[in-house]
Amino acid sequence: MKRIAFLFAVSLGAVAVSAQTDPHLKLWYAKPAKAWEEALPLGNGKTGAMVFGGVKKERYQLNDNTLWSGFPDGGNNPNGPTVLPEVRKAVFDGDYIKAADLWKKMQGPYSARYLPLGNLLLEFPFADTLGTGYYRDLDLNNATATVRYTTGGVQYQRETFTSFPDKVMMVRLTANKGKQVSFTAALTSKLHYSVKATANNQLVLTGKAPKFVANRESEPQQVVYDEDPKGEGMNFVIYLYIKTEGGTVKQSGDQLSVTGADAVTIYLTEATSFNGFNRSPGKEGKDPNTEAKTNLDKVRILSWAQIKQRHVSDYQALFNRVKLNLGTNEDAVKLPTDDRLRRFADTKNDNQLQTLYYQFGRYLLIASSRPGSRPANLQGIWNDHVQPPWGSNYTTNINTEMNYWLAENTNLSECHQPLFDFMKELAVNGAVTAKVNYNIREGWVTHHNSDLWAKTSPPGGFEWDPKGMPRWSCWPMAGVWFSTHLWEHYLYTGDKKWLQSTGYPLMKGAAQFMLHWLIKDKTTPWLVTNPSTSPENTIKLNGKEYQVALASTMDMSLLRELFAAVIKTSTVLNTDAAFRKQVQEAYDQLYPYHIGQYGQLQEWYGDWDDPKDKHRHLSHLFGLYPGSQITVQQTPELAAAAKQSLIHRGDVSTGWSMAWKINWWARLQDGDHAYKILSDAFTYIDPNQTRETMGGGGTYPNLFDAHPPFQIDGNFGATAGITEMLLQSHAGYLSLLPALPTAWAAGSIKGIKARGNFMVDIQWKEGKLAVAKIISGSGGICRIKTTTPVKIVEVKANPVQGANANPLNIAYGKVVYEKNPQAKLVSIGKEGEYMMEFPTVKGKTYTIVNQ
Ligand code: FUC
Repeated sequence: MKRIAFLFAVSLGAVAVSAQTDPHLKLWYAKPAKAWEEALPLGNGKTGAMVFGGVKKERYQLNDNTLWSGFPDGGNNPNGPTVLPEVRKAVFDGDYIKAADLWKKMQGPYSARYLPLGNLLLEFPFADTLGTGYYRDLDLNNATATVRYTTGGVQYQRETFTSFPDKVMMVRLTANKGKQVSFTAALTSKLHYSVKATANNQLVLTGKAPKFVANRESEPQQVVYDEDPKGEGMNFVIYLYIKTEGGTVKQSGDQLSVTGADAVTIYLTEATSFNGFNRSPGKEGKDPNTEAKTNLDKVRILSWAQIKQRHVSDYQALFNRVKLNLGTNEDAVKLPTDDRLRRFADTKNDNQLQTLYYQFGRYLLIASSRPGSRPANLQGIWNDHVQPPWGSNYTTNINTEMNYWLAENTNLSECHQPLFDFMKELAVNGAVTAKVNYNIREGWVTHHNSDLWAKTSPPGGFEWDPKGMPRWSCWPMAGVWFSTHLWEHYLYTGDKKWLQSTGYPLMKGAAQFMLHWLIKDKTTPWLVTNPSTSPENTIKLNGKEYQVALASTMDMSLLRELFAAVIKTSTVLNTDAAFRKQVQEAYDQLYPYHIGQYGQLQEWYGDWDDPKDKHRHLSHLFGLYPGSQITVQQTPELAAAAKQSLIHRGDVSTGWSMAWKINWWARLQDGDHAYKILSDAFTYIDPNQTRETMGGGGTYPNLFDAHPPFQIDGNFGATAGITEMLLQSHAGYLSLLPALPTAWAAGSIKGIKARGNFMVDIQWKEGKLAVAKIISGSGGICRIKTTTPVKIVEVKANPVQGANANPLNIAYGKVVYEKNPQAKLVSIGKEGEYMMEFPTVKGKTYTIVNQ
């Protein structure tokens, strides 16, 4: 008996680090995962693991986010400068078919593919039954996956996590009786590999990645290895070390087998030969053994409890910043997560499932994007396919950006960092693409998708490839979109130093390229992009379909957003006045928005929209979200037109498309419509039915977003959207509860961020604000908009800060209402809308209550 108490004390002791936990922040299941989309994801930004939770056989599917096919290959196309004038002429002549045909001569190869690393397989000497009391979960409170079951009268437990501070995956196996932990451990991979068991309780897998992996969609399915072991294609390794308490460990062939232990701890590290995005002379791949072995040697002397303590405190420092409470349905929380998801379709009554989904989105970003890691790709860092859908690459015409929509407003600014690091690489390669493909010698450009090697050239394959479509390939706008993230990061953090050293040079480069790319229209006085697409959609006119034309609304909106950011940044930094003037002049000449014959926001240069079009991309609404040019208050006609476009397209679509729609309806201040789409996004998708479609998205049993197939962007986009329903700050003020749906009558959110570097807590009751707290991170004026009259209490200090102390003021310098240093209420006229402004002091909290 004593023995039992001891064993459990060891594993519980490790859990004690997380004092305040929410018992409902768990994804849990009553059976092991069969399909991959039932397994539970762990990650530390680099190492990814999917935990299946089998009784007889446990599988951990492993990833390393630097393991890709291929090698650095810019894929630039020197045909470009000759062909571009011909494409432009065809567009100006109205021959859009010829323009698209010509564009194909400007394409280059596809991106590399993100690859699965391998598997850790544990096999136990049990019958393959569930046992009793089977339970597995992913606890979002401490980023740990646990499996528990009783078989043969013994209760077994396995806990697993991936540590960011210690760069290791850890598994701990315990039982409630002594000497009961026995299993064999093996490492495998879907790529070329071999495994060696060594005397010191170690397994080492050595593998080689293919130099080429074809499109999943293409025939024949091709995976090509370089037969020369030193040739192209990455090398990778996995190191595993087993530490037992009691019992024995033996080598058996290329496996390790443990017999009769009281408890076992497994340490796993991995590495690839990736040595940076570019290959310069003397910079070949590195030896992955050095990294994996060093990481293992550092931690093998530490105990499970020590490593877990560091893991949990590192994770909680990020995760615990935000708390959401939308109420709890007691019947629903008693059900396993997959059953809850199925039930939601009928009842729609499970607000806590929405809270869980929200916090899962934040969890996934912490797990897939940490300082120093690569940015989250189409599947974050989790992929089990050698030919993953769309290469699991960086698709930059929505997906990569959507991955980061939640980074700032859900208070995970640090997790945005990998995107900025990636942009620095894109700017290097993109300057070469600008020169080779377009003969543009200033700035940088990047196209529709990218990869580990920061590929910037237009993809789509060569002229003769029927799959390469100009409707997605002909899109040199990704650098522009990414650059808007730099300005947003500054608005949320107020970090001027960073803006100067990192943000501004990148956004300036993106703008420089575009000043050369823009061209005077032939029939209007405006500056246009030519050629131009509206990502992946086509123009249908008089029975014909066109891919390429000029000045799509998305292009022009992206440029407006970037140019505005460059103008503001150079003003904030008091630099580059001449360049600012040049950008301002171009800004003033950009082809404007048009409202079309159906009252819709025109997607194209002409009034060519089809009101029956249900295409998943609605890129022409960029200005409404994530951009900030279209707002209900400041540009009501454009907002109404955007709403008309949304109504035409309908609600149901792919996962990411629905996530975008949640954000748009939130910006239109229609909380019930946003909520309706959020509910649609909870449609249960059965992972056993292989469906890859361009519509009908939803959620898999493990709460991964289903395009389908799995794509992580929908998780991130929906989490951003929920935040946007509760707080907005894009129009020069903080709007509290701008799109609160009827279904969330009472609740609270704590620790989200607003532009101006304000941290915000809001509590509401009966659909109305009860109390809000605003913590000022940078000082300066704070403006808030509410739907009920409010007052500030507990304002402890009142020195009026210099107006320029707060980025919000600089961003939207126009103060349209009376300035009031005593924090008086200023109505802005429209019934039910109240605007107030007050000076804040850095670090102070301001409490706002109903009047
Ligand atoms: C774009 C989208 C698809 C998918 C792919 C990864 O091509 O149109 O829906 O998300 O990216």
